[in-house]
Amino acid sequence: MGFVDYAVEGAVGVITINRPQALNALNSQVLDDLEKAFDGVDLDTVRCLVLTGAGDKSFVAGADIGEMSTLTKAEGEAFGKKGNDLFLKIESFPIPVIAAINGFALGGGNEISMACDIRLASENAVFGQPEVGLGITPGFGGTQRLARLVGMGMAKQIIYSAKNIKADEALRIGLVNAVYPQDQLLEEAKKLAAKIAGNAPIAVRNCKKAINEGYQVSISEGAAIEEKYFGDCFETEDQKEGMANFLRKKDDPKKVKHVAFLNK
Ligand code: CO8
Repeated sequence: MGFVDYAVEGAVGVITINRPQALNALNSQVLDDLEKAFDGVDLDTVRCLVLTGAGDKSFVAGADIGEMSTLTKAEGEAFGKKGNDLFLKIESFPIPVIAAINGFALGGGNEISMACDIRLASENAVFGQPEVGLGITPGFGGTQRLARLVGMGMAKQIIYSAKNIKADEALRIGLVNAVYPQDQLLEEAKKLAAKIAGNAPIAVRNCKKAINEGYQVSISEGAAIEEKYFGDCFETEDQKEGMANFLRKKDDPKKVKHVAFLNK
């Protein structure tokens, strides 16, 4: 579909931003195609997503500078909203999304990765928020999510200086969870996605909601959110079968069987 490819392998979906001639920069069309790709995910069968970029040089080299160069104030705000709406959709997407960052993750590229649940990077990945060098602020969530991920001081340094950092530094400050050689990144991301997809889907979804919603509020409000999603897991087939299997194992290790979680 246009600038975005989508493939399903078992219970894992792989969304690839495919505009390598512009280092996968996000123009309006790419944002629209991404939205369609997420809307098209069959949530009955796919339980985890991987988001990556085409080619071996760039994940996403930012929002499209050519498209942005002539925007008015109102158009700039609208373009920011278009990106923010999509990235909020990714952040709150029912199933986990793993960013496999295979090269440049600059501006909107770093921002889309931060809307994902987990970030894995290749050794050649480069991260940064170059916006102030272009006369704008980060506009697809960078001023909000970077500080939440790496702390206020480090986020301000990265954003104010517009200085890029390499994968090892991104790992050190907690911007990414792991770094792999370029040729292993996608396989590692799919492996992690398959591991997540093999767990009880209602529980995984509820964990995502509890963590995301709880992160915005006080610890006591967060505890109440957790109780709601914890309770919601009970009486599901997945909870009954998951726990019954554990008890069977204790009773007689030979009775251990693969738990086929049902998503209900
Ligand atoms: N937008 C448009 N085209 C791009 C972009 C981009 N962000 N990045 C790269 N390209 C294009 C280049 O123009 C070039 O095209 P062409 O071959 O037609 O000349 C092609 O991709 C290859 O790029 P380079 O030749 O520059 O490749 P290099 O290896 O020499 O350099 C870099 C790679 C360092 C990544 C370099 O391309 C670069 O600096 N790109 C821009 C990075 C950047 O500044 N990104 C941030 C953009 S701002 C942003 O993301 C704000 C998000 C919020 C927006 C809110 C709106 C209101």
